[in-house]
Amino acid sequence: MCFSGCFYVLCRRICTVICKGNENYLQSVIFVMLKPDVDIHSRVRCACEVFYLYLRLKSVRMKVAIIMGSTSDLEIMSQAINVLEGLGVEVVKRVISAHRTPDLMCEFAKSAKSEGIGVIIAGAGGAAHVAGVVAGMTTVPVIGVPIQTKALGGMDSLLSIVQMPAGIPVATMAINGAKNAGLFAAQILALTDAELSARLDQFRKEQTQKVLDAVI
Ligand code: RP5
Repeated sequence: MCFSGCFYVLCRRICTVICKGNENYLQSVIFVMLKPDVDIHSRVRCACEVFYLYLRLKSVRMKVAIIMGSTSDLEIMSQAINVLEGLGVEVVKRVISAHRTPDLMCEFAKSAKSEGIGVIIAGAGGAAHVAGVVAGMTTVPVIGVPIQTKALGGMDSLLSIVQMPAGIPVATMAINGAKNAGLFAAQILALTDAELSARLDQFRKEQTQKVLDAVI
């Protein structure tokens, strides 16, 4: 293989790493730009397009959707809303029930990815199937929050959400663990958002300081 051929192969490898295998179109434009036999005009055009796409990708911020089976879940689920909004994450809030509004649930789950939702938090109590069913209809990560119930103290909700059969995962939080659900969702988004990652670090620092400053 000639020098330019080797250079091209090396550049492809580097691009694959930079684009993390996700941005197929961006990758293909970069590959065309780096091909040894491409004329200078096409190369410049591709470079402009790469720059434009890079800026667009950088500016896309993923949202978190918080869904709950009933308005009676809002008191607990607002802990997730508050923590996420405090970290500057855009939140979409909806009341969606697997048994009372099944069509709405399907519509929501199937369009979540194209709506720019990066994580779904689903809170429900009793026979709490909304998290599992939504997870079955999208590959957007789903975090389940079992809501405490009067009849069984939330054990019913917990077991309904946590015991997902293999193949469709739901990350289950503690009973009423909505705050951790919000933090967990933020940590997922922070993997590709350096500013959010810094805000999470700051949140942790302040939390630690509160414990250190505690006087009893
Ligand atoms: C579930 O039933 C909801 O998630 C809620 O936790 C529980 C009770 O709902 P309501 O009867 O209070 O509307 O679907």
